[in-house]
Amino acid sequence: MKRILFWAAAILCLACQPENTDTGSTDSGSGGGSTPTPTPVIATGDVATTYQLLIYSFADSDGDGVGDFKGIQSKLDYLAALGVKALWLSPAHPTSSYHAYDVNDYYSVNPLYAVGEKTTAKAEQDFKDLIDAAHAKGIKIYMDYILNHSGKNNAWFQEALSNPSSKYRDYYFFSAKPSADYKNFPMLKGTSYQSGEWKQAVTGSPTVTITSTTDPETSGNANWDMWLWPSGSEGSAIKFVSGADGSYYLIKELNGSYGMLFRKDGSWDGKFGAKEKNISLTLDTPLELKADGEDIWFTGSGRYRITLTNVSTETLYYMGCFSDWMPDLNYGDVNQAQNNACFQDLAASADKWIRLGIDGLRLDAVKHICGGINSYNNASNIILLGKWYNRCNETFKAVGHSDNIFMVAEAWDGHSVEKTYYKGLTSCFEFDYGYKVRDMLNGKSASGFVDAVAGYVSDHTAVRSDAVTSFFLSNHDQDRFGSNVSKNKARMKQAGAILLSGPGKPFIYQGEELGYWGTKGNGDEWVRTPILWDKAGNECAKKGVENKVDATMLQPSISVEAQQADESSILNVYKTWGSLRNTYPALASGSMTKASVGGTSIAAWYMTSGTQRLLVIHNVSDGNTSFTVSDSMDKPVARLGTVTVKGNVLTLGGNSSVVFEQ
Ligand SMILES: [Ca+2]
Ligand SMILES: [Ca+2]
Repeated sequence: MKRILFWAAAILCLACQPENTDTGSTDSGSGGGSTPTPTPVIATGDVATTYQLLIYSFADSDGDGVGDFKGIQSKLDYLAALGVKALWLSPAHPTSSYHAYDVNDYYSVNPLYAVGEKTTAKAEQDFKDLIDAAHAKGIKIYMDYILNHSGKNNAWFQEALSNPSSKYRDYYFFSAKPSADYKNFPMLKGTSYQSGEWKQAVTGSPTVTITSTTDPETSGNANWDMWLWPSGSEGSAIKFVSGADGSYYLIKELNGSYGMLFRKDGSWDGKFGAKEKNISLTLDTPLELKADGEDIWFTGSGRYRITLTNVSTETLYYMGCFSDWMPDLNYGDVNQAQNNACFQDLAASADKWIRLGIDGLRLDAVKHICGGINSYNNASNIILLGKWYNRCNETFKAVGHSDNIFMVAEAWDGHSVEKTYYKGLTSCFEFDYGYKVRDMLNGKSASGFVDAVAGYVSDHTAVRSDAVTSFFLSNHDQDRFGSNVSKNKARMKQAGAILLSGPGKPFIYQGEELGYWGTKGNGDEWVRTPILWDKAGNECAKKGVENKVDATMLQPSISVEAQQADESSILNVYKTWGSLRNTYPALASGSMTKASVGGTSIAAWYMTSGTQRLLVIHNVSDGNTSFTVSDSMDKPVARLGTVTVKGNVLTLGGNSSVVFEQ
């Protein structure tokens, strides 16, 4: 009994709720009755625990169903209790999608994420308030930046489409014959043409004018038509007549309210509409159109002449490797990218946010920047990213920081490729790590785990001494870790304990701390589920994922409210081990070396920093195991599950873990 009290004391001293799944006896060994005195919570710099947060589905503070900056601000204490010292926010910019990876303006933030007046100005104020409030709690803010592509509705792309002489033409890859031309784009050097990654666009900006007439109706056969639909009815195409001066016209009797669009060659790829939504055409007033524009409205009664002028258009292709609504950005020759107008424009936008106070960036899809999805040039990407890092870091220093900007890249590949990106950047996500934790918890031998993880870190630091290895279990583009371990709570708990007791920089993905599951096969929204804050569902940003949630998961029992009240919850494991990490420098920023104890179900390692050394032991199987430990087991500082010490024999229950201070 005395020993059990000891454990309770040891865990309570970590300033967290005890993780109280222990059902067995505990014996700390000879003499281990003193409570360890934790060092003060440390500042952990770039290796600080980071939380990947989806702005749209994290916390909705104003009841419109979409997450917002004020919602995040109101949950900073929740995040701090997890030991989180940095937030990676999903893209904050205006967008045409819920997930926001198609940026329409890199210089502003999404008005949907504002509270009160839904304007970009208020959104920027709310964002600034969040940054300031986070900093006051020692939490850094990283923005998600997308260098590979903009959104199709970005003004850069729209101007490039409508104006052949626009400077923005060079911000993208435009070609009438990409199969032949792609070799002439310096940035695509070393890649091959992929037909599916080039999308067709008709460019130009014809003008439409509608006037009253008494002339007879036309029956045209030109290569332009007007797609017309009476309000509430199916539409039909009406062909234009070629005019003498290169214009086109048609004469039509109209009576009522109509919607209309204009098309070249009867193709929706050649669609022209209004520059903005809800534009009505009025008599005798020319309206300039734009490619892929919005529906136009007209109400009238009589016979009308509809005239298209300035119809010089081009049929062009543009590169959009992920989607036709994500046109790839073009930085020219990567060796000269710092002088490229598009690069400078994007960097100037990042400068704005660095000056506002952000601490770092997460860079999206970096493998595909120089090239597309199926053919890309890693070496060119690395050169470009090095220039991007240096450019942003200059600004970061110029605004008064003594340390370097933090930047982590998504170079989604195996370790052998991913590690090469450290030539350009200080941190990348180590995707192989999450797979290894998953496989180990699903029954594979734990024998190679420590060598692999320590190897990732040493490979990165071999490239550069300031390397930070970014570890995570799963992210918004993958099946949830919970699904990867068959929704097994013990495995989910231990995955958190493994992540938070190892080297590098741990990233917790929104909902992992609550045991969320979800697979992409049901749609990406199912792996991006909003946080259920209380049992009643208040502040749950379901509209942020267009209400596509798994109702069987999002039950009151999985809510933050329920898990905070339950000492055995997954949330409390994350809180306990997250705080532990920030209490021991050996965990927060130490180095990992293998500890040779136990059998193939044991992953054991030392974390060392200065004179502090911790022995971390995880039994990743679901059965009990006992083994001899020659190191001291006198000072346990954390436990998960069932842990028994008798002399020099340690017995761990299934998915049980323990940390001893040496
Ligand atoms: Ca909201
Ligand atoms: Ca690209």
